[in-house]
Amino acid sequence: MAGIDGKTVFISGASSGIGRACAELFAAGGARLIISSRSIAGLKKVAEELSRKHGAEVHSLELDISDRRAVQDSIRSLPDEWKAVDILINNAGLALGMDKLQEGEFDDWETMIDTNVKGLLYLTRTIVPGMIERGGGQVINIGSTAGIAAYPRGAVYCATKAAVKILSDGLRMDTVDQPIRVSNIQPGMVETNFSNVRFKGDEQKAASVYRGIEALRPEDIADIALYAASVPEHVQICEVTVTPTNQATGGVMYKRS
Ligand code: 8X3
Repeated sequence: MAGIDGKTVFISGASSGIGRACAELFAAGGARLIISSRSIAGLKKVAEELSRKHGAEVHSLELDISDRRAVQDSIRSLPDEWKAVDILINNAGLALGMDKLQEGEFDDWETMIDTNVKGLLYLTRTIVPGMIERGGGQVINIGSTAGIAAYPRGAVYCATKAAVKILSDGLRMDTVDQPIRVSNIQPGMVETNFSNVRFKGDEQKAASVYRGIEALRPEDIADIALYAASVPEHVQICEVTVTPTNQATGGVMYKRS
């Protein structure tokens, strides 16, 4: 397997959850990390821990990926030794609210679309040309089972993750003549602060999502990202769908009279 040792890996949304777990695993494998998040305090904690535990080189970037100008400026002004990103992990994303579409909150929609779709696009558009110039690279998108089939009261979140799937497929096509690999990892239920964010701090509602189910752990997804990054260069892991053993997706609904 190709190694990740010494590679420079950019991880968005790295202060918690799947992004944080990817940071940990890639650091343990000897990667150099650029970690981004809106919360610099969270990033500093992660950076300190990874340096202490793994001797990792970590560059922290306070960044709202939904701000196009901020993405362009902050990537452009990375210190020289951090400019050559080998692997981009587009992890940052969120769900907000669980409303019927016809009753949804416009602000929630804007935030999800701006982050999950436009933010991913801004980072990809800004970082991938450098990979091509340098002769290789990889984009690992964190999609979702929600992008394969809608579920009730989740239409807009599901649509953003469907966009991640299609954007992954499209980028794979547009870089087919380049040494660029594109992966889309589509997890089902992962126990992170995802539901806390979705339910805006209502801990009871958030906890009820995982009640009685052994959900995936962020490390389970990081393992897959690491695998996708570690296979030989001629191997491209296009798509991985992963759920807890007791979850099945893709349901059909009926209203019977
Ligand atoms: C998260 C998957 O099913 O909890 O992207 O919405 S789900």
